Amino acid sequence: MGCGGSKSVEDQQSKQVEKTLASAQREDAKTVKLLLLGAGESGKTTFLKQLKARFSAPPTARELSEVADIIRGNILEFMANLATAMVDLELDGDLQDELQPTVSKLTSMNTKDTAELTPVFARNLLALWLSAPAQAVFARRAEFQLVESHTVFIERAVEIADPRFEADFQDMLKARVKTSGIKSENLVIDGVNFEIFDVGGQKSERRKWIRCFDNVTAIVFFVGISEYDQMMHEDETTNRMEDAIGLFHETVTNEAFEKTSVCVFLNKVDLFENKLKTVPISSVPLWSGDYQAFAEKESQSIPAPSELDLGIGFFMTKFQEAAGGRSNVLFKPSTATDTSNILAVWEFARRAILLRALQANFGITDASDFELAGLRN
Ligand SMILES: Nc1nc2c(ncn2[C@@H]2O[C@H](COP(=O)(O)OP(=O)(O)OP(=O)(O)O)[C@@H](O)[C@H]2O)c(=O)[nH]1
Ligand SMILES: [Mg+2]
Repeated sequence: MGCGGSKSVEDQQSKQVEKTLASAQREDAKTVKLLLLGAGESGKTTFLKQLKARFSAPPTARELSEVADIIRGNILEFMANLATAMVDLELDGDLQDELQPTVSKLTSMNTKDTAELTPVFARNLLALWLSAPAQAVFARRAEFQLVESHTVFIERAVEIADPRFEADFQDMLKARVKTSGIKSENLVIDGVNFEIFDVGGQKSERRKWIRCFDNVTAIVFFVGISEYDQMMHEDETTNRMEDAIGLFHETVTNEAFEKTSVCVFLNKVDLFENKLKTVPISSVPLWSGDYQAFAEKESQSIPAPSELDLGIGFFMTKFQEAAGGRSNVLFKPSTATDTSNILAVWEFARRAILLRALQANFGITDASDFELAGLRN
């Protein structure tokens, strides 16, 4: 009796455990695990900031208050790199005498000390930036390191140096802090739980990625498409695009991602479009031969594609070739700093990701069957 009684308690307990496990598994199935991967500076964190602001909450006053100092650091770093390159490229000889002290200060300063960006120094920086030698150095920016999207901050240096400056969300999107380690964010998007992982993309960070490789529903792989003429920050002998193509190949052919759907965001299209005007892809020795052959073939189609479409098509082909035989990679051009653009791109990717998850897990092909599959709460 006692024995039977205890068995029934055990039964009840084990049923409870099973129930809990089943419910945990269901909960797990309802969560889409999404990895944001890609090389450093490609736009992963910027995209996550956009998703958080849209689907969770806008940045808090406290978060925004930290942005002002980040931007001041970004300005000092940009101008210090430019000044150092000016000296290295021996273009400082053409500089007006009154701008020389600014170059000297920039080449010896600690750019992390943002108190150095006083309104007076900001005025000097702006004068230096607008000078012909500085613009000549900027035109040769592929030869050194510069976060080229930060020109927008240099133009506003005086306003930003003012202690009363308050950053807004647009400023926050453009500010840059390199990610170290793995950050995750849970967002409910149209009734579906997304667990999103944002990793650091620089070489030293990549060995940490493996920690989040289990049970991944989808990857969004970010490519800085405007970086086709730039060298890596952490390895100045390797072209950034070449590195991204190799990294993409390594990632999508990893057996952990056999069933994972893959989207590629060809990001920084705004900078890409601008750069094409002064740095044709055919002028970069690494791409020149392949690009000319590609452009010749494509320009026979009617109507003839624009330079922008040709450029996007060319690099998309390079990533397709690196996809290790995967035919269903979704490619989308994007501008992560442009809220309406990136949210539209995301909406497209989100639908594709959910549809493929349904197809893979439940054999469902009709989007209206989402509820049946329990993917919506
Ligand atoms: N103009 C422009 N700037 C962009 C775009 N996407 C990102 N940026 C800027 O590029 C810089 C780098 O972006 P992040 O989002 O920090 O890049 P990341 O991929 O997270 O880099 P890591 O953390 O080093 O891996 C930031 O200053 C962004 O504001 C874009 O589409 N257009
Ligand atoms: Mg980041």
